[in-house]
Amino acid sequence: MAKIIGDALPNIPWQDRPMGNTDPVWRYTENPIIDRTAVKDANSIFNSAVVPYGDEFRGVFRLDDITREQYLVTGESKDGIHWRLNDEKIFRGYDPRLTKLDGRYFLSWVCHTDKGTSIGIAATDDFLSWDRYENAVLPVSRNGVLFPRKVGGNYMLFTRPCDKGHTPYGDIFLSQSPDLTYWGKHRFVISPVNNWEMTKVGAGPTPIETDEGWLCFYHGVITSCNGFTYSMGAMLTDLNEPWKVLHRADCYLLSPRELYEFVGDVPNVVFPCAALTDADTGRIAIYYGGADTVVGLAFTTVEDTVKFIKAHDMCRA
Ligand code: BMA
Repeated sequence: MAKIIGDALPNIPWQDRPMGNTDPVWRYTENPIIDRTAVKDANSIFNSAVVPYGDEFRGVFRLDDITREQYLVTGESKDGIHWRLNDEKIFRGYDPRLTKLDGRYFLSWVCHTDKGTSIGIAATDDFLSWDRYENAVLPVSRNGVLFPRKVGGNYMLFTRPCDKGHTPYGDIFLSQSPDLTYWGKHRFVISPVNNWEMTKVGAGPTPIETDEGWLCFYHGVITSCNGFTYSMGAMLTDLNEPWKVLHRADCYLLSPRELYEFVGDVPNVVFPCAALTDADTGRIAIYYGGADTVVGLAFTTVEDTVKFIKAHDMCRA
């Protein structure tokens, strides 16, 4: 039985799998959990990062305002489901990810530079003040996701080099750093392979350490006559060399099905940026953006996900 290596989180948001449901991931019945009404003058609140914080939860949320500028704001929750968002904008940019690393909370996100997007990195202890690091990569890149611990003496960061527009290609790479400032030893991780992700892939939530490898959820994009559709896939990578893929599902685990995923500012998008885990029960709660408009929550377990990946494994010999 696959096990999460990490802390217990007895208060993880959770709903049991609905009777008769055989999907690898199931949605919270009260989705969406956050919409534009959470902050005054918001156009949309969607791709979001969430971490446990004491007995509560803290988050960083993508908020597009009514000028359609993209910002990050913080939020607080006692149960991971009901959130109070702050209207103070902490950074410009989008697609935040959070991880606890060396006792601090590290944020990575898509930040803007004159020459295109880069990956911003900042650390906080209290979600009030932030220590900003150098941008991690040369523009243009998106989907910068830090691992929750050093591996082989280095910090690890997934990236996704891209262009300045809506990028009709994209592979996941990994960069390494001894100090979160100088990044090198770049490694290729994955390219799109199957139809559901034929256009591009990008890292999702902070990788989850398990006894079977790093469980990495990611997004993949298919191009249809109506444009892009974003779905969520999953893979397991080597614990010591996390760029080496051990198992990878050849199909998606979550794809637009509900109205709030089909209809919004960008239709047909599920975009996962965070996952909470409970090592005691193996429960996983995934936060994702719906149609670039609202925040959704979905559930699975490490056992169900690892079984599903292996049953649909494109790495099988
Ligand atoms: C990506 C990012 C995400 C967004 C997705 C779908 O390139 O901009 O923030 O959710 O496109 O529009």
